[in-house]
Amino acid sequence: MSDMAAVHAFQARQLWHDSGWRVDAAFAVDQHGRIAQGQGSTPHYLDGWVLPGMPNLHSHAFQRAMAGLAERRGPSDDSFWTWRETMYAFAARIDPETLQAIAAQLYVEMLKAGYTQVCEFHYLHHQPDGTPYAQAEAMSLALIEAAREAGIALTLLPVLYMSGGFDGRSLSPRQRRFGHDLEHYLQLLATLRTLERDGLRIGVALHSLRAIPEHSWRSVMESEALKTGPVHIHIAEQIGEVQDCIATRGARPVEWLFQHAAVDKRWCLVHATHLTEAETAQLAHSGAIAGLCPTTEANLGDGLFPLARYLDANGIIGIGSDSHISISPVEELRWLEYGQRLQTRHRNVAARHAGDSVGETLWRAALRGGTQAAGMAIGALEEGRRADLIVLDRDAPLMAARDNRSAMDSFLFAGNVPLVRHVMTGGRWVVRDFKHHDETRIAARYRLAMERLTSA
Ligand code: NGQ
Ligand code: ZN
Repeated sequence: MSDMAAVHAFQARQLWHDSGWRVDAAFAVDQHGRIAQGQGSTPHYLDGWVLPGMPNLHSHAFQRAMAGLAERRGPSDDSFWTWRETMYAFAARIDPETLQAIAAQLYVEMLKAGYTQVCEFHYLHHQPDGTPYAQAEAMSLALIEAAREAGIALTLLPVLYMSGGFDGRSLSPRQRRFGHDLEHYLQLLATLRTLERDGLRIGVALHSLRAIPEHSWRSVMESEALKTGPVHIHIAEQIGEVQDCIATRGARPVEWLFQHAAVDKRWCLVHATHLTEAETAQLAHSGAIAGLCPTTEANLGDGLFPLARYLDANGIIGIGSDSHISISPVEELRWLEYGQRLQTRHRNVAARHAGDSVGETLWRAALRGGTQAAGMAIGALEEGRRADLIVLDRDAPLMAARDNRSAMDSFLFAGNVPLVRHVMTGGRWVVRDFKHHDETRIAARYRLAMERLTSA
């Protein structure tokens, strides 16, 4: 009886399912915050479009605080690498308290935009001079705490960062706070893995091929700790790194990775922008995820991913907001499609078959890939998955004459005001009528942290 009472029943006017919208569909949420079978009491009616929340498969939380601060032309030709210098200078000023304040604000904004999970690719481990904090995992704990405060599911990916370039050179002074030897990294991982619980998963990240010396690669791959759970890596984002990889290792980055690792569905290759046809096919066939971050990739001048060819080979994609120049699954998916249209001078590129909706294709694909990258039971409103969902605003004028055939395309392509009205994570409403339950406090603390940061 008490079990039954703890089940909350819902009925949605439209409920998203992998195969499309279902009308007047019922579902329930159990006391563990998971989608359950069964009818509890009178169902609570959700009058709008109810969708699984989107996983955000790539985030560097601290970078949110510098969004918009690197858009002024510098003395020489601005590039990814000059942006990185600005980013390093900024990273040097972040401590655990500041990181928590920034991340909590960021995660609130993610929830309000429709992301209900985040993969945090976390490499700001030590004090600015590279000395570990008294509690070695202090920065990781700041992120975990921020996610708990906001109520977003977190896959924390502590990053292994050992060298400053493909040639295995040591870390630059500003990179020292990112660095570990393998032994200390595995210690950090072991400590963090004891904290895993519902809504908190620990995975692994290798910063990039540049950051793992060739002579260390084998021992990294053979570590027991890397044999389970998600493995994420930055790869082939910039032409310069493709050229460096060829020069030092005799192969392109994705090519080299496939020669030296058993890349499978646990892997997420973040960016994977510059691919040959053979690499595109190999990545697609591996079942790994291409972790695409279109707004950051545009902002940093990376290039465009070969989406059509990859989708035709049944490749898996997910999306991330990465540098957080923008925090919106709508914008990531929209720009993913628009980049392709601008490049190919065609329309409706992501939809590969006549009659398919671009919006539905993209939301469905990113849910699937993001779920895989997160290593969590999310991404669908099905029994046993976390009850992580968003409800679109039924009152928005844009949605007025939209039937189920056009709802997702209107949401993704025509929305300019936020359409995410309510958000539930782990069975709890965290956003109601566009407001997060703790947004005022979290924003006030963020402002103070930013003032400290910019006056230091
Ligand atoms: C990062 N960000 O780790 O934050 C990187 C820049 C690097 C992106 N690649 C630094 N978007 O790649 O070395
Ligand atoms: Zn990144």
